[in-house]
Amino acid sequence: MQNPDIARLFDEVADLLEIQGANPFRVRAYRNAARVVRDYPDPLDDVVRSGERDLTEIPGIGDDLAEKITAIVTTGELPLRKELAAQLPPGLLDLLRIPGLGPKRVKELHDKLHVTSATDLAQAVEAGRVEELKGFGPKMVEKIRTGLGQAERVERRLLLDEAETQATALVAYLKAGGGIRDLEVAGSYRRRRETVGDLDVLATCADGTAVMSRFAAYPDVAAVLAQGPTRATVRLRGGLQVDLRAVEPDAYGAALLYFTGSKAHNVELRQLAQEKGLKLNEYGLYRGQRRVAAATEAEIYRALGLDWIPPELREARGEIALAREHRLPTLVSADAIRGDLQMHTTASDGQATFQAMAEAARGRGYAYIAITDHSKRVTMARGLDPSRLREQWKEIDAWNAATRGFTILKGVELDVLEDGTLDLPDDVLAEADYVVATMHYGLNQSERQLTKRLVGAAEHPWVDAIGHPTGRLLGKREPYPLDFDALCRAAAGAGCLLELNGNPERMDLPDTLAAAAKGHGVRFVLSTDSHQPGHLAFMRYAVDLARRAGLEAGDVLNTRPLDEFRRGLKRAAGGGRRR
Ligand code: DGT
Ligand code: CA
Ligand code: CA
Ligand code: ZN
Repeated sequence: MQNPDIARLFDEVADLLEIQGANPFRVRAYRNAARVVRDYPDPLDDVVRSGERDLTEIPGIGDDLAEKITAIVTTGELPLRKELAAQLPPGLLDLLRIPGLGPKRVKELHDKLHVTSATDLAQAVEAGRVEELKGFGPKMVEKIRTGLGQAERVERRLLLDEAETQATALVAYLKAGGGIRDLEVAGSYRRRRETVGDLDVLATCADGTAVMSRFAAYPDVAAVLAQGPTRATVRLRGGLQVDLRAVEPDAYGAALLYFTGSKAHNVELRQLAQEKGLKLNEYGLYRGQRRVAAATEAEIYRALGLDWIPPELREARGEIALAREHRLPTLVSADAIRGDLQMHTTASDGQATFQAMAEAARGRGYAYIAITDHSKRVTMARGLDPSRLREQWKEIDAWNAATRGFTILKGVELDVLEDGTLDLPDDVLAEADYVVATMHYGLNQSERQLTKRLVGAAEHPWVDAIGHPTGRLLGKREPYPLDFDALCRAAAGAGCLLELNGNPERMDLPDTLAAAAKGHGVRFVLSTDSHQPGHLAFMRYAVDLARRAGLEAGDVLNTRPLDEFRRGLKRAAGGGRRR
């Protein structure tokens, strides 16, 4: 059982308790449990089963939680969850997947309108009854209406990091069984899309039947949907569907190419093949009956007159023309990243000290980080006012003075307020090494006002970057309306960076917008928005985004050594003096 599966059970208990109107402290305890489990870097299943470590040695896990985790790992279920779920209509939990609907609103819908399913809800919306409830304005009802249409689609896609946890464990299991030569997860996972519908796994092996049997016997399998000698499909606990195909070694490249997709990329490739009098399918590239290429992707692309195209670019967005002209970008890679430029500490809503974050970042091989706790407006996260911020900066100065080979930049995640003003005065911002501006409030304002706020921030002399620029939360919140071209023009003109936030829930900027921003001449910074040391690994996903947007190392300022990074910031050009 993977950590996300365990965490989901705790989250469901919290949801169920909240729908039943239970004590908020009890609800919060389960939410915290889910977070601790989700954030733990190693499989807790292994920790429990190996018995080498006591669960309670893990920060955030006490006796009670340890007992529950052990129960889940050994029985696959949490008795309390089952008990609570039995007390409520089964369709009610599905409603939580609709964007905008949390447990509180679901409770209201259930208590007042006796809604017990998505169908009930759709009827109540159309009859105009939802609008009359407290806490449901016309905007919310509109959102629910859209959400009802999307719910099917949203609920079946997994965030990339969760798919990665599942894929990594499954691949390790299959390989441990032996008899497999090549093994790769293709599909949207290999293209590093921010959400994944299902996993498409390819293998070459001597004995397909044996590999399929081992696959079907994987302990995380909830149901075997199909099983034959060369192909099997299963559904894992947590709902993710996985296809495994055994393919011939001499056609492995053709299968990998086909099942990596995207569909649109495949269609363009097949057309190109036809124009050359060839035929391309999952078994190879053919001239008449003769197979001209099949063993590797590279030889198939070559036979089509193309350079090999990195999977992240295979979306039919012009990559085939670039490959023909040998003009594909040299995509930025994870090992080119030298620092992480957004993270939080215990001073605001993070879970570790800045010292611990710095040591962890150094351990990853970075040369620098920026500590960017929230500014004061974000009271929920204990945002910092000027005096607390200066206190932290003094401690950072002392740490830097005592440390060689690594530098902490004194930063802040600065709120851009509803009226467009900034949450901290200029003299404080001028003292910082790095300021990333973001919006957390008033997000339902008009496109015009939201654009004005971000453009103003981008042009402000002491704002170095705009953080999570669209505000989207995958599966939970759509991007706010924004004239993105206007923001890009302002950012490019002023030398303000746009952030690619690798937090798996955000993945913000989206790849297509990042590509558009590059077209405007914008430069980028990659960051993780870490709230604890384990989150620093999210840089991987920021790099995925950057690669899908076609960015090269030169487009990303934090691929530069510290002195160059600092010289590349807007504030290095003189900040306030320029105005
Ligand atoms: P997903 O699973 O929704 O996140 O997205 P993909 O891209 O993994 O799509 P999936 O799982 O339906 O199919 C995997 C790949 O197989 C897809 O990227 C391209 C290839 N493929 C599947 N069906 C077709 C098809 O009808 N035509 C073509 N040309 N390729 C297909
Ligand atoms: Ca797929
Ligand atoms: Ca598939
Ligand atoms: Zn935060």
